[in-house]
Amino acid sequence: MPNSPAPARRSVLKVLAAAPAVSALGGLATVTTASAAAAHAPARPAAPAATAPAAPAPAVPLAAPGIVKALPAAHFTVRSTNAEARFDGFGDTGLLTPVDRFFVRNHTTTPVLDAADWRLTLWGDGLHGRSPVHFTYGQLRDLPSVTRTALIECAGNGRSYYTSQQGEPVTGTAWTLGAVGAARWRGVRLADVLRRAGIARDAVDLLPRGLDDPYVSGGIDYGRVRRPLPVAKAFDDVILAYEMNGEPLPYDHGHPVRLVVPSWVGIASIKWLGDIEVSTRPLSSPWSTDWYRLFGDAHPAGGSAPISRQTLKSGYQLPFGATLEAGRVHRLTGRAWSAHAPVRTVEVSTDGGAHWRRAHLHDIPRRDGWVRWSTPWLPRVTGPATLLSRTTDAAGNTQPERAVHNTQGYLFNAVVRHPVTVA
Ligand SMILES: Nc1nc2c(c(=O)[nH]1)N[C@H]1C(S)=C(S)[C@@H](COP(=O)(O)O)O[C@H]1N2
Ligand SMILES: [Mo]
Repeated sequence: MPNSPAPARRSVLKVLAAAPAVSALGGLATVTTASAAAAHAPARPAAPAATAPAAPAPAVPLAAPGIVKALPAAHFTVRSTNAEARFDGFGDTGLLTPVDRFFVRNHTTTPVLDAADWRLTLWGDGLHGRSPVHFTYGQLRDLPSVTRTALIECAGNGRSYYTSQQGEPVTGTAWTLGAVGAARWRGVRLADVLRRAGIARDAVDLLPRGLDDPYVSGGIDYGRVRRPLPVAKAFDDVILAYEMNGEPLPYDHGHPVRLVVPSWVGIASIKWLGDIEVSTRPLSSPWSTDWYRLFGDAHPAGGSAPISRQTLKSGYQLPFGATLEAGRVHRLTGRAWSAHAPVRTVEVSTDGGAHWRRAHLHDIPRRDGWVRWSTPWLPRVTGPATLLSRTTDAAGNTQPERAVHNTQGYLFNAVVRHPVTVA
């Protein structure tokens, strides 16, 4: 790895973020400090009591990962160091996903960083001056801000359906549909920061890197989470976000500053951003060579090019295996989204795909957003049934019956078969 400036000092509270009891405390208590950054700091966990904290309440997963916020089982499924949001329960959320319902994908643990100590460093041969340029949190806040709504969705969202629907093995976190959320992000255009830092005309690639711990897996240290970002995308619509849904960026979502890379796979949106290499040559990292390529029989030997744009999906806001009463009308609801273009239609089938009809859309379809939809259903026959939904976007993309397999289970886009029981 090339030499690079030291990361910002971390708060000693980091140890709290790694402690198993933190999820039980997160959100229940806050501490106040006199620091200038306090006004911009999200609620932080209380200092632990001298004695061991009481056993977590039943609603809190016992094997809590290094996530600061509370993860009640009603809203999250913990998967290793990650927390999947309960998509089946999104029916009571609006177009924006509240922070306390937003999935967390952490390679390691959430570092609890203090905005007052934080600074962003840009460095590399793609800067005119060739020497590193720094921005403090205050300097970023003083730049013109932009606010925009965007989804963040993990490249592996829906991965488990490769196995459960298609019988194909995949590696990685077994997400269902809940590794996605929509938020209103406020921050600074990355383009503005790059211009101020003196980006050279021949710069082609950036390598934004997080301040979380290096990622170690199978005995290999892959270094800090980092992923090349082409300069063209950086200048298009990427923001350095410091607010999420009108609040300071929460610890788990990248406090104090993260990238938001609209319509691209979630890994592009580096959290806890510490530095950005700016280069006149193409850059790479394990997150663009070992992962986030499509490997397998349907793809080029050695893998596809690194994946960038997300795909399209839809789903019912209903638990798998839900029981619905026969002989009365149910209002089935769901969401649909596409990273290519606004959603155009959602079709639904309540008989395993034999008949399809249009669902009613409740939102104006927009790029980088999702739409809520509903359909009435009067089931008459008791027994098992399969609900399907299929979205088509304004660019003509439609969810296929099968997704093209890749060994790491990225970009699942097929129609999800949703089992229910009519009783
Ligand atoms: N520094 C850092 N950035 C990161 C990650 C990480 O582990 N460390 N995970 C990435 C992945 S794989 C995803 S899907 C998104 C998840 O963002 P969220 O946790 O705010 O939902 O963050 C991305 N940014
Ligand atoms: Mo991800």
